Amino acid sequence: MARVEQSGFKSGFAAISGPPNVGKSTLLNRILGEKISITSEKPQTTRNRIAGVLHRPGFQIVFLDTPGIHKSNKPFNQQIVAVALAAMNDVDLLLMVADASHPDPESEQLILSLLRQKKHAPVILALNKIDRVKKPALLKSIDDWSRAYCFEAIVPISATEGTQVEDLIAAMEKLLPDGPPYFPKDMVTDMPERFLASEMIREKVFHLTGREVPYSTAVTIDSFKEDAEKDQVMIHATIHVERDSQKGIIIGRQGKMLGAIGEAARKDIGRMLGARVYLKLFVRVEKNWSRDAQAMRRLGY
Ligand SMILES: Nc1nc2c(ncn2[C@@H]2O[C@H](COP(=O)(O)OP(=O)(O)O)[C@@H](O)[C@H]2O)c(=O)[nH]1
Ligand SMILES: [Mg+2]
Repeated sequence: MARVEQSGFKSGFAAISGPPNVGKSTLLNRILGEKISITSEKPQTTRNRIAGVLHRPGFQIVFLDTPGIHKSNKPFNQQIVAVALAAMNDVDLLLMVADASHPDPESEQLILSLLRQKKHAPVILALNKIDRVKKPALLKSIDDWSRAYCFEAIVPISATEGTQVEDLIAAMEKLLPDGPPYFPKDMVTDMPERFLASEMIREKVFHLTGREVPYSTAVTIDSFKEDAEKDQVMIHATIHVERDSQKGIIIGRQGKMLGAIGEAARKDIGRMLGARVYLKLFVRVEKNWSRDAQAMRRLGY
């Protein structure tokens, strides 16, 4: 018998790609109306491929948030860029994000050359952070981008303010192939809660500590115990760093920094889980883990 298709329904996978720090994760959270991908003002916050599902009447888009594509000689950075490049294959749609207020020519050229070389799905460009640019500069930027590559559409947006994000979704909907919903309605991400919790802790390290420490940080969840009756969750997690000096920074004077990281993470995780969260954090030195393939795998990369 012929396969029964839900008539008229559209669905597809869309990879969000672009240079580091342009607002890819912020945009994904905005589109979904939920925080599933961590963000920060520092580049290279996102390390894994994170999927989020947008459910709308008549269509469904599965987004893959990816690390920023950039040139690097460090093995760890090359590994996360490989994650981003792999996500560009096998999708129905590419959503490229660029920062309208702060061009990054080297990364942009790298991505454009990839787009020109490889066979891939149609590309929509979201020009983000328009809350920071004046109209004439924006128009010039749209003009430059439209010359650089034949995008299906160029949509200026502000992910933080939500400006024109609906127009962006409409432009994507037009390019979706016919297909069934891939995920059930209540599913917003394919990432387990444990992973999201570890990411929220890592995000607080990004937000609260200085320049060097965040890049040397990995977070693992050691135990995650739910007590459904009491609506509470007990989490033990370890923050791994590469040097003793970084351990000192994370703990802070009289444990103040670790306390602040824990308190901010506890609130976010509680909001995500809709439960009261008890969070206990440990700090451990794992010498040079980001240069050691085996240690990287152990820490989830
Ligand atoms: N002004 C402004 N800042 C933004 C906008 N979107 C993202 N940002 C900021 O840009 C930084 C990087 O965002 P993030 O989503 O982590 O970028 P990613 O590396 O591309 O995933 C964060 O500090 C965001 O708050 C926007 O539309 N306007
Ligand atoms: Mg990101």
